[in-house]
Amino acid sequence: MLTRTDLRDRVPSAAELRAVLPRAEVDVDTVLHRVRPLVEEVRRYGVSAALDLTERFDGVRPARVRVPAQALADAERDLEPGVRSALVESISRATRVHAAQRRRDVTTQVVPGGTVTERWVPVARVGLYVPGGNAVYPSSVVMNVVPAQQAGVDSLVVCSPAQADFGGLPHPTILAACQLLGVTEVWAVGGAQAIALLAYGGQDTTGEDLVPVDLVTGPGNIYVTAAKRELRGLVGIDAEAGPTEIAVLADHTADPVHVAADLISQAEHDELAASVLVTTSSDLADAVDAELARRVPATRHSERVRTALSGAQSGCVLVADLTDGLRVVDAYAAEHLEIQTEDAGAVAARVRNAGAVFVGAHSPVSLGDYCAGSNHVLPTGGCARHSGGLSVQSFLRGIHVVDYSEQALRDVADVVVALAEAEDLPAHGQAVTARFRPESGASS
Ligand code: HSO
Ligand code: ZN
Repeated sequence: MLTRTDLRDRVPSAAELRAVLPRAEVDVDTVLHRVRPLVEEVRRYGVSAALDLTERFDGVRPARVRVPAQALADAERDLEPGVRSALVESISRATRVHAAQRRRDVTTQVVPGGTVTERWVPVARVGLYVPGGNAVYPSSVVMNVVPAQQAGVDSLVVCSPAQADFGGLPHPTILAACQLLGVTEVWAVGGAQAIALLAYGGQDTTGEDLVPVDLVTGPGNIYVTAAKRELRGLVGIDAEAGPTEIAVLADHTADPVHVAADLISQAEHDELAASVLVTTSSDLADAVDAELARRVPATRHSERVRTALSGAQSGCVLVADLTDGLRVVDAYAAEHLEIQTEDAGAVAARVRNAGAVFVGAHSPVSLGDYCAGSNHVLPTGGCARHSGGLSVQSFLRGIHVVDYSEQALRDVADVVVALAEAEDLPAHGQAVTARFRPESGASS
């Protein structure tokens, strides 16, 4: 079922590998010309333009965009108890992990009387986009809101599309997740118009102000991504989320049932999802294929899974040993990487590029998707080579605070002057010397 690439004779260089290893491409630029006028409409006409677009694309025109507090409370009350307690557990684990990972301010005494402090300051106001439509993921609400809260963001707004089936409100499970997380500001707006409204702000039909945000996070379809690309700079945006990916690095000790089940678990997201097995064992590759052939027809979204697994973005790579396997997975830089080998912890410690690493037989990706405590908003499309996933850090800015005494400045004045002269910016040097040698004409 998985197309095989045999690299047992030779593993190409990282650059060559990137060309060999297939990957789904989503070309956001192709829709930019359609998204630009929508963004412009919302910039000019605010909420009324957003409502026109909601009516056009979502087939419903809510009377107001801001979701009333009662609707949030109702959604939580009506939530199925099993889902409620699962969400509570997921929130609790994610909160523990993210709270512990908030960076502390660091003050360095550079010289006596001279300090530089790195102060981690939360972004003031954050907008979180939550898709509606086919993929309703309350778990993604948790994964975006928890790190923002732990960073100390005090103004957080969630946007999710108005649903005709739910009286113009966002999906009730999304509302319930917001309520459980203590998010009180939710707007029923989706698509590119939601991102534009987050960036420009507006006034609701009720007169309530929708205050523009400083940063937008959260996944979305290609139009949402295009709007984020268009508005980047005016607002901060998180990484662009592409189709989900799982790579499994496995040897002869891996259980083919686990490997197959995990490959299917991410393929279930999307026809463009990528499931890649990298293994030293052709016996394991055969056994995984057999297990896939057994499981795929029986899985709920079997057509989607079959398309994803047989797509060019998925496959099986045979390697001579785990060192070569690590070269392959590092070049691929998967969003999710499972290590299912002997001594998995030691192998995992050698990984350089992955959004998140899942170690051994009992740490499947779907655990991380919901309740390991880790974040599931991770870099896709090879971006794990240069970026990490969403974290408390994503909502903080490190501000360097410089505090030098008169003597400490005097002691380093020559250094400033020398570098200022080297750059032909003498006024930079004079800004220091003016404090110690009053220039002619200046009072002494
Ligand atoms: N695997 C997805 C996240 C997700 N899974 C949400 C289930 N729900 C991207 O990391
Ligand atoms: Zn998932």
